[in-house]
Amino acid sequence: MGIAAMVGAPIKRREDPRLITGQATYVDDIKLYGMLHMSVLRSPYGHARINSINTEAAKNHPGVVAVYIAEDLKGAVGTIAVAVPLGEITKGMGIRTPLAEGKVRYYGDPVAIVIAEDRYTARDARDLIDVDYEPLPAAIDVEKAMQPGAPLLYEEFGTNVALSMPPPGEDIEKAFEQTKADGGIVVKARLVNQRLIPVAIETRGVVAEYRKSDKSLTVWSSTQIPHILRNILAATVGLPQHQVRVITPEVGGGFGSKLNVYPEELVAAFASMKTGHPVKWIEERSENMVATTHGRDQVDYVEIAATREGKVTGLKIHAISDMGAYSQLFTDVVMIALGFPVSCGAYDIPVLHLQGDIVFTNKTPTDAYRGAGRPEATYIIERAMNLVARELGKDPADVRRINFIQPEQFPHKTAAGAVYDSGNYEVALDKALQLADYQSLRAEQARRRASGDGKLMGIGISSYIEICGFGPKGSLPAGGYESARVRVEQSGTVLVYTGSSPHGQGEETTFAQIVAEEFSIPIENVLVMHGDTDSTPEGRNTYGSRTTAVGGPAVYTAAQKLKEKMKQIAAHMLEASPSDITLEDSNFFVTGSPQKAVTFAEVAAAANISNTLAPGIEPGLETTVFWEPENCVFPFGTHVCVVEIDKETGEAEITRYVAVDDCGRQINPMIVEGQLHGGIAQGVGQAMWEGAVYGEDGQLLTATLMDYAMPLASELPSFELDSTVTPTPVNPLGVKGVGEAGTIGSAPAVANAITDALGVAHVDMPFTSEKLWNVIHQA
Ligand code: MCN
Repeated sequence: MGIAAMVGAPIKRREDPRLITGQATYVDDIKLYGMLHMSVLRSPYGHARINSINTEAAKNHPGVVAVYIAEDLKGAVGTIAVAVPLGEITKGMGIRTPLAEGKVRYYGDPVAIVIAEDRYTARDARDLIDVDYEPLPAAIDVEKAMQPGAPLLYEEFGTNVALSMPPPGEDIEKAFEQTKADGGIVVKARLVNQRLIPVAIETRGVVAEYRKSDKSLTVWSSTQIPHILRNILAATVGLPQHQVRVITPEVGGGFGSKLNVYPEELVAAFASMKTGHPVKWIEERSENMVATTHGRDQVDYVEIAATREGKVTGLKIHAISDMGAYSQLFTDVVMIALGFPVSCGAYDIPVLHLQGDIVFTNKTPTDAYRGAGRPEATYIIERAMNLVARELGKDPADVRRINFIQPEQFPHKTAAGAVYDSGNYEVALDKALQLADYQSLRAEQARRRASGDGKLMGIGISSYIEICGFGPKGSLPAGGYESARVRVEQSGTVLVYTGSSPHGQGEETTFAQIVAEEFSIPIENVLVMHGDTDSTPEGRNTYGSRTTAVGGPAVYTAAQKLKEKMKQIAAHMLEASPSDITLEDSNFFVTGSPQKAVTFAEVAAAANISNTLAPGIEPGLETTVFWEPENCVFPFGTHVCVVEIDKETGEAEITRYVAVDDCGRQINPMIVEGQLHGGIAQGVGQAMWEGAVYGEDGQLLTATLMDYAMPLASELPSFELDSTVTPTPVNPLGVKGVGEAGTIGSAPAVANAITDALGVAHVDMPFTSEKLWNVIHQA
């Protein structure tokens, strides 16, 4: 493969050998001299008053070094960070201390920590802490929690509702009335986007080491956000930023659940500062199910109006976000800031009304989970498009087609306020339908229905769009730029330090592809480093499918800058003008005369040794770039799902899954496919099996992997993937994100297939056999 074709090459991920041969270092592999271990006592109640805590017996247990409760942290550790406080949260509602004070508000709420010589002693001593709880009624159902008289998590506020957006005004009602007057339709539905538990393979973990000698705090954490953690940690434990260093070793999956600053990171740091020893905490699996943020949990009321031809004339959404017991970093903005902007989906919808409530309940806090807000928004619009098709007796593909925003309309400002960068939605739909052989599928369905087949066949389409690449000013509270430092060593080896923090996505490979292509050198000569706040420039890290679209251009721009400088140096060496120099196949030469060349390594050596540089040329080859885009990017695609439901058992099987996705220019198509595989599996998991279930008292009934049904590879079909390529004008690489696209597009495709098979307007996820059997047998 030629060096120049690096971008777009489906090369294998260079991070995989160490991952699949057990050579990688995770937080639990960190072992430091004198290290102590932490265990966290958590609330066994959904809601209870803490009358007293007696830690004497635990403190006296052999091997125990310290036991801390909320009182001990006062004045030493601040509250858990909320990135953008909204509504009552600005007044303190939902703001948590790292250890519960006065009250526990969910099953799993941390109450005390034990620091001991080993993990098992810490765990045993935890049982010796005596907490006098007074159980309280719990607010579990989000809609009931909004009603007067519901048990209150924060009594002083007199409500569980942190923010309520105003109900619909005249515009949308007029649009609906007019549509009806013109003979059109209005369809309504209540959709539940159930609560999910992220379940990364590696649970969370932290090692904190405070050195009294230089007052420095080093924290190894299984986090997606080393710089954000460093900055917040420093502010919360009262150290200057430069005295705190965060290192992310290998991270075994995050999916948004490690995009937070958690109580355990703060209390481990506090314990290390107090005891003078390094402190390690590794989350247990059952602990992970309650202590790490959950995702989704939204109840949505949708009303959509359309002409008899199927052209949508208005859309009204009332969405209620269940935040759980506290606001974590992004809990309060997931629905409003990430979901609402894509409420119109891929469609040109003239009038939109968005109403939202964000509500506290006695459950684990929710926050970002792969897609964060966008799967919920996509589910609403994609289910709504099917409801329109059903009401009008039209093919769901046709209804989508006549509503699509057209290619010439980009950049396109939607009624939700977002400005879509580029798109060609119909081409992706057509390609997916062709790949699925849609007409034949519909014909087969008609045949099987007529013959009274024992299985109900359903076909579902989802034409999603997403917003990602969070980077423009104002899109993140502390700036959404990304950074890159590129250094060319004397040998010609290139070191790339990125402010992003990939944790499974593969940027060690794709960023190296970008640099190898720019420098026209073998990829083996490029190393990509990330995840250590002391060696990488200030970054905003990895989430919201931003790393390639924001971090990629930072790397690219830095490489470009150095390339220009290297051309100047080469020109001097070749006694030519810099504008005449070409770089190809690791050689700089005068354009048109490749025989007279200096190699990339020779120029690197000249720059670093400096003795032969022309006057005025600064020695060395190193540069740092901070790159900030002007807009987010909007990937899109169409997914087609085919299901069969056994009439006798209600069991649903996905028999085919076709997806055509467009993430702009692809850096590495093999990685893009891998991301789509994982993403689709997670969306299908939500549709078919997953769901966190709470008892009325606030107990999590699905707190182990025996009760919480994760998708199994054996239950998934082979995914049939293809793509279209519509570059974005937002960044110089033309790339959009792909890390969440599969999750966003897939759940609605499955839901549309299931309802199509059953011939009903709507069934809530997950599509368990029992639920589907009841629908079939009550019909
Ligand atoms: N890519 C590409 N060409 C493009 C777009 C992306 O080759 N046009 C490549 C990238 O260079 C990168 C991968 O695809 O190797 C994903 O890139 P991107 O879409 O930029 O997403 P991020 O790297 O920002 O990853 C975040 C995203 C999110 S938000 C979640 S959640 C998620 C996901 O990635 N969590 C993951 N994928 C995951 N994959 C793994 N293994 N583990 C997780 O926790």
